[in-house]
Amino acid sequence: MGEDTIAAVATPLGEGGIGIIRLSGPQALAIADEMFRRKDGQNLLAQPTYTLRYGKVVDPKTGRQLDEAIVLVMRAPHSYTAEDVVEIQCHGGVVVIREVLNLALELGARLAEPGEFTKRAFLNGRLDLAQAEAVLDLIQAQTRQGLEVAVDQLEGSLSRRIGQIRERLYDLAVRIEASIDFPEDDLPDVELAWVERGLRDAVAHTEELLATADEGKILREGLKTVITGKPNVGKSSLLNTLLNENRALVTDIPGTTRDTIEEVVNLRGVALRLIDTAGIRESSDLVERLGVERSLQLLQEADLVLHVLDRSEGLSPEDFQILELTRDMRRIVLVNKTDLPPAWDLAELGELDAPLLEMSLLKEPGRVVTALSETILGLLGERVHSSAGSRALVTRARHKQALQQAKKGLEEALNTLLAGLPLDLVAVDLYHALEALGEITGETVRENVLDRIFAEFCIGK
Ligand SMILES: Nc1nc2c(ncn2[C@@H]2O[C@H](COP(=O)(O)OP(=O)(O)OP(=O)(O)O)[C@@H](O)[C@H]2O)c(=O)[nH]1
Ligand SMILES: [Mg+2]
Repeated sequence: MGEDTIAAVATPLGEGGIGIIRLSGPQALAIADEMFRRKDGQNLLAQPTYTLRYGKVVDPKTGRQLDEAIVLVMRAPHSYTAEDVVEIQCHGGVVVIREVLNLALELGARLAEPGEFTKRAFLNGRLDLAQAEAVLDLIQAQTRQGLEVAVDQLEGSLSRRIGQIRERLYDLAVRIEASIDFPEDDLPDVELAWVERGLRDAVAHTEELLATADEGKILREGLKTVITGKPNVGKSSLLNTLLNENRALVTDIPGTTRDTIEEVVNLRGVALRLIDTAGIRESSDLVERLGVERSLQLLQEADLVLHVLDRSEGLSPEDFQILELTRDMRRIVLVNKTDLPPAWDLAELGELDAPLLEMSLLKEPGRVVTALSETILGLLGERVHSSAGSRALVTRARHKQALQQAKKGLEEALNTLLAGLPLDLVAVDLYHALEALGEITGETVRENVLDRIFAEFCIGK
């Protein structure tokens, strides 16, 4: 349990119907009681859990009323943090909310750090770490599918799978330990075969989870989609067409886009994080050159590349340079400006193992959107946009790395076993795997990792 009582604004700061100040910790009720006068004159300390009361927020030193409010009491351990929690629901104005929060701080609460409420929920055992992370995913979900995955993870879909694998490994570890402690009780062959099978199963289950990582990442973060090509081919026109608004500047001057522009479009449940970049070419202009560097950098991080070519201007070395750079990436080649007389032949591109669309953004934007959407969904495969169901999906790089670690440990354990080496060496590898798996749900996680995870949250969550 946290020693101190934390407070924060739990709603977005701005004008709204209501704004909520949340308190959590041993003094939550006492602090709230000092600043709140119930209409019925009753004491807040006696208020039953899960009840609301109407009254006024009053500064006890001056007697000045700050607002009228409703107070919700949730007593430990049945609250979000598993501590005593009080929510003060005020009118949603920036100044009101700040004043009420300040009053709570003056009366002894400490301003919460980002994610501290959720961190307390984790530390108090109400959520495991994968579930706590799912809270953030849920808040940040961009599409319904992304939301579904987050809800499943919050419900424990991933944690249960990890738990099953760990349990089986613990059984193996216990048996191995026993034979180490009592050497005369050497493991008979049947049991060695049992350990081997256990390890092989665990490897297979770890691999199964790892196989979902690509899809999981796309559903959680969206698909980082970089629009690239040489200058003036129609990259910004493509962004605008897909967004259906004039977001990026479009001119006939090559080198128009300097800085990158990022916008999200929802493609039947997959969030495309579209990034328009500066056209790639050698340039003597410093600003443009920086833009080009940035484009190349982004290209490396892309989950999907949309490479635009201009049908009405001859191909140039930049076009081939980009084709080469994106060779092994998930990519689509768009040959634009087909409304103008063609200046080159498609055969000049050589063999491309990428879908190619010929089109005119100017004359047939609707067709471009349909054809491109179909092609992208085709590239992702059926599984990404069919409902995620309640399968366990690996959505975070952190989880993926831990699983890779676990798999490595398991494979080493297996090799050690098969090489006929002493069982305590097998146990060492096995414990590495268990520890890696425990990092996902938080049993074995280190403090600095925790800090990094919760720093991603907003204050008040
Ligand atoms: N004829 C024709 N012109 C087009 C088409 N698509 C885009 N354009 C024109 O091509 C010019 C360049 O378009 P942009 O979208 O700014 O090209 P860009 O690739 O973003 O260019 P930079 O930002 O300079 O790299 C503009 O004048 C567009 O109107 C098309 O399908 N047909
Ligand atoms: Mg542009």
